[in-house]
Amino acid sequence: MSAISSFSDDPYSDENLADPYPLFERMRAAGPAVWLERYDVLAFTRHTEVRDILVDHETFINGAGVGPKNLHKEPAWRPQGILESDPPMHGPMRAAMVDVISPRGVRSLRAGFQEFAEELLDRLIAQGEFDAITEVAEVFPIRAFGDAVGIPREGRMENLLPHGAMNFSTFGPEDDRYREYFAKGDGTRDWVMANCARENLSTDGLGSKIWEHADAGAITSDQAALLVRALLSAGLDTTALAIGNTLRCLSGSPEAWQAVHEKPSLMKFAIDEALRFESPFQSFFRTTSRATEFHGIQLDEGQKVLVFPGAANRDPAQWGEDADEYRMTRQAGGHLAFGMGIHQCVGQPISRLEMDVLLTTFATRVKRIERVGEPVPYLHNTLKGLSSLPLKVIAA
Ligand code: OVM
Repeated sequence: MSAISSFSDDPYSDENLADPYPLFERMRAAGPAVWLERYDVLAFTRHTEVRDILVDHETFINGAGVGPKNLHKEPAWRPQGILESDPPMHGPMRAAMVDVISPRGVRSLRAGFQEFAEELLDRLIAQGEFDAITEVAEVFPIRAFGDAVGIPREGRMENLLPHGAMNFSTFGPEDDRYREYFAKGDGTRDWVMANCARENLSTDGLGSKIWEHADAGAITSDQAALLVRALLSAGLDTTALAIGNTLRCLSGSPEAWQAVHEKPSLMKFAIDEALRFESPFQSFFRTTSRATEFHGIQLDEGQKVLVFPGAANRDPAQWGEDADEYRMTRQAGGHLAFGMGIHQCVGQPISRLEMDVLLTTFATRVKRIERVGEPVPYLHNTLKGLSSLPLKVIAA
């Protein structure tokens, strides 16, 4: 068994959150795991180990929470839903979500997404210059996904993104930044939970379809509400960041934009490579259910481990020596931006449909794209992307 390197670095400092990749490189090089002194936790950054943790949900459980707090020992800050549950409880909830969000189930959403994408592009082209984060990446999922779930339009802007940012904060340490996102999210939980109730959901949306599984007796009413909450917690910030990250990658290179403009079917690959290159969801915790030896490391029962898919997605052992380059033609399949295993993002088909429709429309209608200001990083303990990306576009 090899000695584990100890790091005094703080992955949650402003500097490392804005650019975590040099630290990730040192962590990957130091061994299959490193000890983070500041947080008293083992951290995993290599692709092989991160993947092996994610697929072994019996050893690395979610039921004790996916943040640093052990929910088997401390009370949860809110009722535990699908994410923070293990089999057998997890199974029926996952099955309901899979049924509602199957690729077939979401196909009917395309027309509505397309209509809004065209409307948005009309507006952006008329403006010429805009912020690709606040005026594109954020507004699209709020409108498209909000309509798909079947919640009222009123109140979405003020509640959905701050609510998600607050929730995702709990996957990292309880520091000043965490407290800042909790302060900004104050009150949003009540709005979100109210809209998870059956009577407040439209009759034809994904939310209502989840409730049908409660009618059928497959899940409880409490679980139905928690599943709608999961949709509204996990699906907005992440998709918005992914759209912004893709536009950042593509606006950095005139050749890349020309390629997707001439052949918009390439956008799928551009999106996947952006998900790999800059994962909107960077890290979370698991908890061991038993003592085990894992890649030569002795783990105790009930031990928290910190997992960095965002680092695994830059591992040269998986992606080659140019792992730190954005390369649209790369085979980015196998990236861990949506996770892996039984907790792999169940909303993926919708998120992908949103990104595909919006960005393909963008690439079709816009001939040239230019940066007219510096991208501003969005600093968050768990999420990664931009808070501003000023762009100028020239219509086709
Ligand atoms: C939830 C939930 C589920 C999945 C992911 C997530 C914030 C939240 O149950 O609210 O991320």
